[in-house]
Amino acid sequence: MLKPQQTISRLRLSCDGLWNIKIDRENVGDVNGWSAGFAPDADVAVPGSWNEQLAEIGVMNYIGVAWYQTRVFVPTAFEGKRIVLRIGSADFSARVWINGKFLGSHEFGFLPFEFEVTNHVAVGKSALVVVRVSNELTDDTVPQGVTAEHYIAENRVRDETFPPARFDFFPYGGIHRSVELYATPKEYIDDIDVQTNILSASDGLVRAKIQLTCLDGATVGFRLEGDEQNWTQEANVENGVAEASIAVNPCQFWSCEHPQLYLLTIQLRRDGELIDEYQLNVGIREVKVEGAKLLLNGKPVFLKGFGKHEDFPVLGKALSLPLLVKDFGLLRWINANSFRTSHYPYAEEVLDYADRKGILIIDEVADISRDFRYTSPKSLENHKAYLRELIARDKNHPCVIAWSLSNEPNYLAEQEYHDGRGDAYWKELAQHARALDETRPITIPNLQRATINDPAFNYCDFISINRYYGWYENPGQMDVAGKRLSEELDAIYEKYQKPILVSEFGADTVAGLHSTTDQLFTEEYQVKFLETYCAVIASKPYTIGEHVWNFADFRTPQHHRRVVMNLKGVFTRTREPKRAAFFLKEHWAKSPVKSSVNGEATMLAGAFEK
Ligand code: BDP
Repeated sequence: MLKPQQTISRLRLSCDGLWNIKIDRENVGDVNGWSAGFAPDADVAVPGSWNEQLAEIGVMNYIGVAWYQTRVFVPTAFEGKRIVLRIGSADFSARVWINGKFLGSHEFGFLPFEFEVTNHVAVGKSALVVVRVSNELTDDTVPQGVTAEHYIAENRVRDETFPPARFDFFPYGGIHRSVELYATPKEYIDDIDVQTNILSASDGLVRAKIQLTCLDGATVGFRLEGDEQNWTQEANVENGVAEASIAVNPCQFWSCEHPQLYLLTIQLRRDGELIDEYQLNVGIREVKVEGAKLLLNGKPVFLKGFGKHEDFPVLGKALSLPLLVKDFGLLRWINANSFRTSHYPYAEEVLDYADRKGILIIDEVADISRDFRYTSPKSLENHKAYLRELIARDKNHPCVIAWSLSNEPNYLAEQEYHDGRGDAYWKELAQHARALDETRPITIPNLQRATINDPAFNYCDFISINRYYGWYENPGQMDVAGKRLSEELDAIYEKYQKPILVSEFGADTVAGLHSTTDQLFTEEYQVKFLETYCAVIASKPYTIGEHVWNFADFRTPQHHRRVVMNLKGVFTRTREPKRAAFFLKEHWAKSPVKSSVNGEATMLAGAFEK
């Protein structure tokens, strides 16, 4: 799915701003005809989560339906064009109307969706946009939901959170990313699929496949612009497709140290006349897993970074560009080279920025703590559809180096996972992922309770493990924790012979709390925890990275083990560094030299672009 863009043939109109909201506690909006407009309860900023923004009207912990509306003036410049309404994300599902006309629904959170509205709006007039948003989740959704009834049926009152959630981050509701009305020509460039290869030390290849809505008789021009040189090609449209293979020499490959981007301009023409134009940044690079290594452009790379969250006071899960710039500045400051979009796809603006800054991304499906007692064929179908939408959105980003299909399945250690159902599930999902994108490795972060016999491991190109020895287990005893981590890493490698990323490890830390002895929640203990893990990881030739949990403190549902937030951040929620930030900055400044599996020392790539 192409992001809206302003070019010679395309126009964009932002619908962000202050909208109206009406909370629908009794779910009566449909019968009361709110889709045609309603008397609002309050104003609400889009993008934004309703929770903290409108806490004073009683929606801080609200799980349910809310109706949004705004009026958009459709400019006369849109005359004669195809007009589309696009919503960057509405969490976790939405139904949309324009001028009272139902456009459709979207079931997945954290992903964009759009509807053509050409025939439902009049140019030179305003249009009423109404969106019914729900942050309810069920057994079949991605991620799965949990209710108080589940807790009671499972006799696990102690695990109850409020609001109920199957995951450890706040279930914010709202329209979290930008809404736009955009216009394209009637015949237009529908999709672009770019793949890149390295042919030699100075030769790169860009293969572009363009989907068009027009059939034969049209041509497509390709122009690839480098800093000093351009390459052009022309192709005929056949059955709505045009393809080009552009050899780039001399080629600057995209890397963390030098994130070179080439600008690809696609022009659709008929009889010499320009119909549509679209531009895309292309990074020429290759990612591979070979033996016990993760290779970027043929060189081993060691992932230094974090699991993150989209989370900030008042904003909730809304996209904020100042926060994006701040976070990438902190990643650079701390010498990180990567992060995982735990536990859902982040805004497209984040990936665009990572392309520019040379940050490597593990792009995660919003499937969290999947419980196989409630997993049905419908769940698998939804999970596959989610992955399809994610890959369609993010496939052209050079920063995306892997797909994470889920986080911590079997969180409750239900036996249904290990009786063959888990294996069959991942087998089918992994096949689906590879059919959609054969160029990127896949992984599924495991938690210890799923054991080292986690069936997910069979289908991963590299293994990811989330571990908390020294925190949830063996608290205060980092010597025991380090030993357990070391033994488990060896056991996993011995069994699977695949490289391992420690994709989560961390300790809750109250900024400003100190102790001379090993004491949970102190800044010193967080440093000791991270130091111990990093030393163990560095001693293993088959490890390919360390992602600390978490980049910053983040809000969670209410639970007796959380003080409003999960405090495992290396930065506070408002981005002040804890002591551990200075440890990591120094540790990551030394690009670690690790002994490789077959004995020779390897200097690992991945220092941040200077
Ligand atoms: C892991 C989860 C993560 C949690 C973390 C924790 O993947 O979402 O926030 O543990 O408990 O199990 O801090």
